[in-house]
Amino acid sequence: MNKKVLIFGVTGQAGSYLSEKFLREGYDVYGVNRRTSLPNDGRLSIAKTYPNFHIVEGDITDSFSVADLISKIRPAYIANAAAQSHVATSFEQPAFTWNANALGVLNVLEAVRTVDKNIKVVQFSTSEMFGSEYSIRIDENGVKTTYQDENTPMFPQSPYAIAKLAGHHLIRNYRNSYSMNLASAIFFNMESPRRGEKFVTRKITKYIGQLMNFSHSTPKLKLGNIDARRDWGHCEDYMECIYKMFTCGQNRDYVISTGKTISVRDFLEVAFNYVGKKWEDYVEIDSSLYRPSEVAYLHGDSSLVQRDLGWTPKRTVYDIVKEMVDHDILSEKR
Ligand code: G4F
Repeated sequence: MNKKVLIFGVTGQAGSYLSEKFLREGYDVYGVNRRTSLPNDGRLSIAKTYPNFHIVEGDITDSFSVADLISKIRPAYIANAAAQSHVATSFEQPAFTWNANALGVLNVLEAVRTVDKNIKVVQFSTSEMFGSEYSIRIDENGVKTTYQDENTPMFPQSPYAIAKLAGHHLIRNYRNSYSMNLASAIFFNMESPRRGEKFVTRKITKYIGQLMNFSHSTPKLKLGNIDARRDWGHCEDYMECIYKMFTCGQNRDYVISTGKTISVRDFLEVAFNYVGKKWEDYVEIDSSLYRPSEVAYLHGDSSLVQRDLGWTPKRTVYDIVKEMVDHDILSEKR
């Protein structure tokens, strides 16, 4: 059996956790890394201890490089975690975002279609595609829930999400048109100590790490819209789900989420409480950090994947806060 996996976006938090999962399961993992002048493989220290982990150079926006990698490696599975993933940045660099997030998907699909249509591809889609849309459910006691699942309409609010939606539709279109083995995972926000420092959760926990080590010299933490609500799950839990998506023998799109939503303000409350401090004493709202258009509410319903693949998230947002704060207090000490 072919046990080769090719991962685009291997240096990100999702790519690194997914590599480790496949390596533990005995796969040969090929991680695609863009050439950079400075090293960017900090999250791969565990993966690199496995002899069956290989870094290959390439760029998802370069169709020749993508086709070359796929035809040389001939993987059984391809995970596309490569993206310009910062929503605010997409308003400043929309064309770069489009090339990575939409054209990149097309490059993978065209290469797979011509090299070997049996290769299974899982695309990393996003809850940002829902934008301002949600579904409504009212239970027998009259309690109303608003949520997003696989049937919720999509009305994206940023160049990031619009490009991701193009990629999402390409997956569906190529699956239907050419009977290819393609699926999309619609991820709600995923966090961990490996989260990039520009995302709000890590920005907060990193700040707390600095505060607890150098309280006298830490300026205020500047944030934008703290009333936005997100469904925050642990990236490693979500990669367990992706492994199941690859190995289940079906090609279906799934929402991957915890089903619990809290605001950035609540996140601040939990994180600062954990270290015995009041967030109001340290946070300053900076209107320049507001986005031109914002997704106010994300609350995923992942019942379908839980039922079909028997996956459930292990960690809550409260577990995640503790893990990230503990990690950042320790790493700032060094
Ligand atoms: O941490 P964020 O930047 O994540 P966002 O925009 O929700 O996107 C993340 O999750 C998506 C899945 O739902 C992914 F597709 C995407 O790639 C990324 O991983 O912002 C979360 C919320 C936003 O509402 C933002 O406006 O926090 C708000 N926020 C408030 N102050 C801030 C800040 N976000 C950032 N990054 N920095 C701030 O200072």
